[in-house]
Amino acid sequence: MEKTGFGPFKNEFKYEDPEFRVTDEVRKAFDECGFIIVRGLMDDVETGKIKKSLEEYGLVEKYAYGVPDAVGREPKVLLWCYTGNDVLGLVPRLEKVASTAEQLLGGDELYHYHTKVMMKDAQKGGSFEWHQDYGYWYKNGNLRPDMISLFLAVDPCIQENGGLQVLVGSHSGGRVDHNFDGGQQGADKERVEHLKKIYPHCFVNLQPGDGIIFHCLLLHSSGPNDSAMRRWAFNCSYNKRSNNPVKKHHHPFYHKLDKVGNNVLRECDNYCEPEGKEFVDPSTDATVKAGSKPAEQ
Ligand SMILES: O=C(O)CCC(=O)C(=O)O
Repeated sequence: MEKTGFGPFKNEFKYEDPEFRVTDEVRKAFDECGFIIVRGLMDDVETGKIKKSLEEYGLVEKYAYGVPDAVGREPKVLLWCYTGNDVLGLVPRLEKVASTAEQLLGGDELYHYHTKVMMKDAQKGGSFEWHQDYGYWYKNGNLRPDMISLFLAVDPCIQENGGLQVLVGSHSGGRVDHNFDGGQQGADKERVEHLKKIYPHCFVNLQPGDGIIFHCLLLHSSGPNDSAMRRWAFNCSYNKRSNNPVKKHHHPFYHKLDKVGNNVLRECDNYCEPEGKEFVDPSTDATVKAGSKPAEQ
């Protein structure tokens, strides 16, 4: 990894195996911005395997559900809780993902909270409203915002096809109240408008294999996909062992994360192992209302 970050906020780094480390510079960039971008975190072989697992084994058709935005357009989500030994299960177990997330959050042990695939069909996919992941993870009984996610581009995720947007540094503003708007929980709109005046708004443009690792208090959103390009992304989330939730809900309590070396995904030929993953059914997922009517405008 390069020593000093590049990009407008100096928080972008290049993944260069095997030197990838969370240096003081990387940690400082994360602490200041609430996220870092790692260019080329997955190589073409790894990204190709993830894509193949999602495209050819029927998981999306069987388990994905739509989550209407405020105007009724639907991005789709595929969500599961436990990892496994297949390509999809290995991603959050890789050292370069899990240990990086762990170090960015201060070094305490993390466990896998869930993995999602976030999908926006060409010309149809809807938006995700401004929100913090902790806005609803708070309601799940996680007492502290000791949670973090990797959003990994499977397709190009750019402004044109509804890529991610963030308010840089907004994790430092603390937790904002969240309420349903359409089928999604969004952050209090008036508060977001105030926060937009003090934190820079940034479109995060990612190419396949690029990842953004972000703090659970970072305000983020994404627009509709009006383009001819599909936009799929892989999103693994972690919680600290010391932040084990105080109530049972649709995501797991602490269980040990079995990390694997960085070559394991590249060498894996197990493309799909749905058993044991526990795909979340939208009817039990308290953070969304899949298929619901959009809110009155
Ligand atoms: O996929 C997206 O555009 C947004 C994803 C997101 O906000 C989330 O998973 O929390």
